[in-house]
Amino acid sequence: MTIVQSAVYEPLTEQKATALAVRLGLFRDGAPLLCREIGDGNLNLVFHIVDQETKQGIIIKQALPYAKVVGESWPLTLKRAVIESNALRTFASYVPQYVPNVYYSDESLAITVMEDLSHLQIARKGLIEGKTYPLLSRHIGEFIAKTAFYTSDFGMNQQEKKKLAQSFVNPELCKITEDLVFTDPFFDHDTNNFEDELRPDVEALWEDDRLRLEAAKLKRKFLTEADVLLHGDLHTGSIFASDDETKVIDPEFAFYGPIGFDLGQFFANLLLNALSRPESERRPLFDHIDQTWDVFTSVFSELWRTESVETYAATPGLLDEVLRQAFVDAVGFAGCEVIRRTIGLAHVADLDGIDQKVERLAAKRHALRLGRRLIVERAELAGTDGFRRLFVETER
Ligand code: SR1
Ligand code: MG
Repeated sequence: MTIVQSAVYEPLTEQKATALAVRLGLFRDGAPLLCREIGDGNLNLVFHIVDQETKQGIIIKQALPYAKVVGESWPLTLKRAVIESNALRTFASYVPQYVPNVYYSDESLAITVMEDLSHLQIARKGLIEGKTYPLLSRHIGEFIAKTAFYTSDFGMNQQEKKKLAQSFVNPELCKITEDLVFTDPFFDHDTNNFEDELRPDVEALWEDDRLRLEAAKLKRKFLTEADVLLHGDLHTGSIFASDDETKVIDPEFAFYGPIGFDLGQFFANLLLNALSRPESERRPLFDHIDQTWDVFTSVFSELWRTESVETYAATPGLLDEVLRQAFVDAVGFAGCEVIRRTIGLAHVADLDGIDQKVERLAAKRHALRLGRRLIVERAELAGTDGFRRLFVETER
């Protein structure tokens, strides 16, 4: 009798993940496999399965039908697993060196089976330990430039672009960002989470009409501008790194949005790490911001000049305007990300891990002042040096 297994969704266990890997033929027969669930993010299960003899491994990532960070009371679409595997494959067609290989994906099980990157470290963890990752910003600048250009109306057939954008419509995950990044931290909302001592600082933000107007403009951009395919959650926890390798993971928030968004999230998370360091150790973070922007602009500009499919691309001034607007938006998005990682639902270990309460609160107050200035003064920054200037000016 043949037993047909219908792939009905169920959360995997370590045993079931191992059985699945064997069924998919991803290991040689009889291999001694060890599986551990290692997911430490906000949303998913992550199984690491290793052949104990060859040390070869794979990762099986499975979406849960709710947000793990909150619990089953916050239901969340399983479709994000399809978005993630499709985004990884799309990015791989432009920058295979910066994303993990996808071996297999299954929509009904909401899984993506991919390359084991355990020889690398999550960049946030390494940065917290004081690592600097000399090539991180060169790689991320190139990753953003190429994925943005080739998925834009300047880098691909414009009819194909509309179809690609349709396949990345991602309303539920976008809503998380619309709420948690652009809305809740600017209002007295119950998802916010901050120390009682910060309440006067936070209430001052909530009463700041100028800030609220500028946050609203940035949210509108996020809601309405279908410019390029974005990773959508490009913080340092979505990046594996070593001194010479960088891999971008976790694009379940991918969608068509404003070109400055991924840049802004990456800048913000470098700033959040700088906020956790003594002054003498901050320089590599600011150098990374400079380098990301320099590499992004030079790679993007070269592609624009040599590979653009849009008649207007050669119009003097247009590229400069696209880059200028991308920078201004990135600064504003960075400000929103810095504020939400300080007082919103999902914090970062860079700030929460500061042992001494007095220092932690001081760093968080600094983050709020910095985030605010990035948002309201984003059009006046005039280059990445502006991040250093605002960082110093908001120190106390
Ligand atoms: C409910 S999800 C909270 C956060 O985790 C993800 O990594 C995104 O950054 C999201 O905003
Ligand atoms: Mg993630």
